[in-house]
Amino acid sequence: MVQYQRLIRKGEKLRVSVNEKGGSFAGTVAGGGGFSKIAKPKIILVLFLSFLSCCYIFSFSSFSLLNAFSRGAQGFGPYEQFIAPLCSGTSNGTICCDRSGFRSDVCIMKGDVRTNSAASSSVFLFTSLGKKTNISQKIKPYTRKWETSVMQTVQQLNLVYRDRNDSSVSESDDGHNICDVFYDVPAVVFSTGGYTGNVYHEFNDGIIPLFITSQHFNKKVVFVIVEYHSWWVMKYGDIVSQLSYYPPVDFNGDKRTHCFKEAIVGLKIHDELTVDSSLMLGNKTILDFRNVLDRAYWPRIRGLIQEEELEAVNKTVKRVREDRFKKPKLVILSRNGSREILNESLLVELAEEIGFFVEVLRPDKTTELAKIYRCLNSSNVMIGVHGAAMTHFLFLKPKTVFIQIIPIGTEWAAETYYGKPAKKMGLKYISYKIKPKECSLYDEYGKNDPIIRDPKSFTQKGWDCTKKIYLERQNVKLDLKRFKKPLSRAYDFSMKRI
Ligand SMILES: *[C@@H]1O[C@H](CO)[C@@H](O)[C@H](O)[C@H]1NC(C)=O
Ligand SMILES: *[C@@H]1O[C@H](CO)[C@@H](O)[C@H](O)[C@H]1NC(C)=O
Ligand SMILES: *[C@@H]1O[C@H](CO)[C@@H](O)[C@H](O)[C@H]1NC(C)=O
Ligand SMILES: *[C@@H]1O[C@H](CO)[C@@H](O)[C@H](O)[C@H]1NC(C)=O
Ligand SMILES: *[C@@H]1O[C@H](CO)[C@@H](O)[C@H](O)[C@H]1NC(C)=O
Ligand SMILES: *[C@@H]1O[C@H](CO)[C@@H](O)[C@H](O)[C@H]1NC(C)=O
Ligand SMILES: *[C@@H]1O[C@H](CO)[C@@H](O)[C@H](O)[C@H]1NC(C)=O
Ligand SMILES: CC(=O)N[C@H]1CO[C@H](CO)[C@@H](O)[C@@H]1O
Repeated sequence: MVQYQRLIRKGEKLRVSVNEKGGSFAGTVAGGGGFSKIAKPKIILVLFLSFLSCCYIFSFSSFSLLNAFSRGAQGFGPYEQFIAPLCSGTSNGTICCDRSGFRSDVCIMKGDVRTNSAASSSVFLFTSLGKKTNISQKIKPYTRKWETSVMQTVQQLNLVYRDRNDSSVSESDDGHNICDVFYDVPAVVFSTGGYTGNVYHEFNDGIIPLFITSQHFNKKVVFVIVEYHSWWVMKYGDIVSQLSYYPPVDFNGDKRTHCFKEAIVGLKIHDELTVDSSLMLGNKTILDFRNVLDRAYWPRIRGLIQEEELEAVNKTVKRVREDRFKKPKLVILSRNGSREILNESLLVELAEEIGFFVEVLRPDKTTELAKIYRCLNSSNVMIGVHGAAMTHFLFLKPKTVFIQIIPIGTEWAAETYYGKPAKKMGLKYISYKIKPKECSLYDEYGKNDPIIRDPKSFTQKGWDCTKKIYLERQNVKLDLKRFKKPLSRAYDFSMKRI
C-alpha cells in the first residue's frame, strides 16, 4: 500500500507517474494517510491531479506574497542560517559553500540544478553567467571532514556553473543537460560511504545529520545518495520515508539527469549523537528526532503485535506479558566476542532478584531495528558494555535509565560518544567504571602491569593502540556486590516512575 508521485518533464512534456512499490517509501501527499487505506491507485491519481491543480492555483495566488517574503530574506527560506550560516541569503542562480564547520562542509545551489553523474561526478547549476565568476566548487558530502583517511574514500562532487543558454540546446552536450526527472522540491545530497556499516556511525554521521539538514522541508525533499548501498536503504527505509516523500536517488547508479530547484550538498552536524536545538529551525530537539523514529517503527511494530496476538490466542503466553507489565523492564544489550559480560547469567539472576523483568538482547548486523526499538521503547533500564551498540540509547524513552559499563581505557570514548549525548536526551545516565579486578586483562597481566595500572600510557598513543588492547581484548566480569548499587538505584528510580 505504498505509492509515490513525481513529475517527469522531458522536453516540454509533462507527465505524472504513480508507482506502486513493495518497499517502505510510504509517500502520501499532504498528510493524506487516511485515504491511502481505501483508495485504489487510479483514485489516488485523480486526487493527486486535483491536488496538483490546487497547488498551482494556490501558488499563483500566493506568489506575490511569497515573493515579498523572500525579497526580505533574499532567498527561498530562512533555513540557510541554520544549515550553512555563511550562505545565508544565497541568491537564485548561485552556488555557495560554507566550509567553516569542523565536521562537515555544506554547499547550497539555488536555481536550475541538474545532476550529471554519468560523465563527470557533477551537479550543474544552469544560470546566466553574465558577470558571475565561473568558479566550480568541490565537496565531499560526508560528516567526518577532519579524518583525512576516511575522507579519501568518499566521492568528491563538482558543483559547476553552466551557461543557461546551453540548457535549451537539446541534444547538444550528449543530451546530458536534459532533465529526465524533474522535481519541484530541493535535493539533499550526502554519502552513505565512509564508516557506514557501524551502527554508531550510521546514526551519528548519517541519520541524525540527515534529520538536522532536511526536517524543515516537511518531507518535500529528495535524497540523492553517493556511495549508495541498497542495504542501507533497506535498513533505514523506515526512517528515510519519515523525512522524504520520495525514494532516494542513487547518484552513480541512476544515470538519468535529475533536476531540482535547489540543492543542499553535504549534511549539517552538531555534535555526537545529538541535536542542538539552538541551531535548529523551530528549536527542534533530539526528542523530535526520536519522535521520527517512533513514527517510523510504529507500523512494523503494530504488525508484530497483531501477529503475536493471533498466536497467543491458543497459548498461555499472556501470563508472561502480564507479569512484565507489573515489573520494571531491564534490557541487557549483550555483546559477543569482546567486551562481553562474562557472568551475564549471574547479572540476570541478580536483576530478577531485585525485581526487574529482564530481557537479554543480542543485536547483530541483521537484527531489524524496529525490533530493537520495540524492546527498548518499552523498557525502563538499559545496560551495556561500552561499544557501538550503545547507540541504541536513542531508542529509550526519556526519563528512563541507561547504565553504561565502562571497561578500562575507554572512559573518554564512553563519556563523549554515549554518556553526554544520553544525558542531553534526558536519560538518567549511570556510568559504571570497572575496577581492575573486574577486567579480564587483570588475570592475564596481573595488577602491576602498565596495561592495568596505567591505561593512559597506552590510550594516549592513539586509537589503534586503544582498540588493539582495550577494545578488542577486554572482557568484563562484574563484581556483582558492587554492581548491585547502581542496579538498585535504577530500580528505585523506575518504580517511582511507574
Ligand atoms: C531561479 O532561476 C532559475 C533559472 O536559473 C529560474 O528558472 C527560476 O524561475 C528562478 N527562481 C526564482 C524563484 O526566481
Ligand atoms: C565554466 O567552467 C566550467 C568548468 O570549470 C566549464 O566547463 C565551462 O565551459 C565554463 N563556462 C563558461 C561560460 O566559461
Ligand atoms: C543567451 O542567448 C540569448 C539569445 O539566444 C543571447 O541574447 C544572450 O546574450 C545569451 N547569453 C549568454 C550569456 O550567452
Ligand atoms: C526558540 O528558542 C529561542 C530562545 O530560547 C526563543 O527566543 C524562540 O522564540 C524559540 N522559537 C520557537 C519557534 O519556539
Ligand atoms: C513507544 O512507547 C510509547 C509509550 O509507551 C508508546 O506510546 C509508543 O506507541 C511506542 N512506540 C512504538 C513505535 O511502539
Ligand atoms: C488456534 O487454534 C485453532 C483451533 O484450535 C486453529 O484453527 C488456529 O489455526 C490456531 N491459531 C494459531 C495462530 O495457531
Ligand atoms: C559468539 O560468537 C562466536 C563467534 O565469534 C559464535 O561461535 C558463538 O556462537 C556466538 N555466541 C552467541 C551466544 O551468539
Ligand atoms: C557465568 C559466568 O561466567 N560466571 C562468572 C562470573 O564471574 C565470577 C567471578 O567473579 C565467576 O566465578 C563466574 O564463573
